Amino acid sequence: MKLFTSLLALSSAITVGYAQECTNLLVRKEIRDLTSDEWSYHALALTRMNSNGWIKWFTRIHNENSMEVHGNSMFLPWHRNFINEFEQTTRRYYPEFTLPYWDSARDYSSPMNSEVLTYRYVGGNGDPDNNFCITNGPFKNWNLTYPDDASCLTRNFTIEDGKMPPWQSPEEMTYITQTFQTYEVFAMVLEQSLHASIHNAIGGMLPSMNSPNDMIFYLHHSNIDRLWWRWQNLVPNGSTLYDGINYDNSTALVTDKITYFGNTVESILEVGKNGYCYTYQENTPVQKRSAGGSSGADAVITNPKMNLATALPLDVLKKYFPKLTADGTSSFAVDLPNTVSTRAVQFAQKYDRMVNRSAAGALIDNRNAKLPVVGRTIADSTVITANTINLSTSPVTGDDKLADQYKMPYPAAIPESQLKMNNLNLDDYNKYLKNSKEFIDALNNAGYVSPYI
Ligand SMILES: [Cu+2]
Repeated sequence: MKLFTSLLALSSAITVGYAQECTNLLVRKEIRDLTSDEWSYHALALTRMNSNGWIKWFTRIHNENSMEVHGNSMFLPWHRNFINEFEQTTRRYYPEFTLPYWDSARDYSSPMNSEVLTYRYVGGNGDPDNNFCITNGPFKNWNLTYPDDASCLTRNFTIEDGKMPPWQSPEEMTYITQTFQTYEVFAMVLEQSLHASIHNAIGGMLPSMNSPNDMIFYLHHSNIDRLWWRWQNLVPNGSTLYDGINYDNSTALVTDKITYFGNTVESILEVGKNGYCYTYQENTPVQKRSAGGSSGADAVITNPKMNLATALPLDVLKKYFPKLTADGTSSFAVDLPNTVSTRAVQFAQKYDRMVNRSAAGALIDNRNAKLPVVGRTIADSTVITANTINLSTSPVTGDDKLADQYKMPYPAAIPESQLKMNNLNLDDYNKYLKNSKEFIDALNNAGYVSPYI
């Protein structure tokens, strides 16, 4: 099977015009869903990739082709091809290796609390007194050899007021997936939003074109690829859609050859075919994001204020989450991981008490609208609720002062220099940022509380 899988990978380069189904799909999981043994194995595999010179090779390919594959339609296909090659190459040394993804949006409100950025996973920030070399985690002793020999893996987190500024939320990525219907616009917004935010926030090598030196690159691009895959599964014929322009301003076509690799765009559009033999696993059922804190996670998915379909007025829902107002919407429409923050659990518990008091008649009406658990997960719960409740009724109201403490923050803006290096258009970016703020205001004004704050 191992041999067969690598043969499939090789054959992808010569496949043209027809789809070759995969016989076996790798399942890419969220990094926190790997067991510690699985993660150790993966970390060893990555370390071997570095000592064998492959990290250098992949970083050089990324750097040398950077102008052609960022800020235009080629961005998503090229990076899909790139990380698939990386995954297949790693499997030659470690046959069980499957690229994990980092669902970074779930860490959006306080990135520094993300367990992923600790010694347990990819390691933390660099040391300013030692050229920003990272100081912990499985990659801390790496000797990197591109572009300069004998360098360490560097990170320089963006920090303001002692913490990393927020980035895009799962709600925002869900909005983006549901709302932008053409490939050109969806791909551009995806690149400008979460993609750019993570590169910028981590700093060190990640905002440069030598970013594949840092393992975060592969985990992050696996996530970006996953978001594209979700969109492709949601939009009608999504796996055939491709338009926009190329780096040289020519019209982007499915028959275009992917820069450097030479496959056609068409041959890589559909995941599960032509040597792209993987799929993405959904996040596991409800768990709290931070350790400690009391139990009660179930309260969150049953709390109407934490459910898009019940917290938002119909016009807001129609504007930002049109798929939740449609019949038979799928879980591809919602990218809300089944993880809740300890803070959100606290909110749910306070809210529960408030609802209980209301049942005793002390508070005004409409607060007894506690939902039954309608799905096993947050995504299911939201989708099923949207399909079963009467959306034209008023949303649930609650204690506005309480909800005020749980407002969603805006994502931090990307510096202009960073946008330029990535060929991102400043006007388009500012338009995106304005939309993003309006979106967050709309959710906050409706009293919606994010389970991931
Ligand atoms: Cu890139």
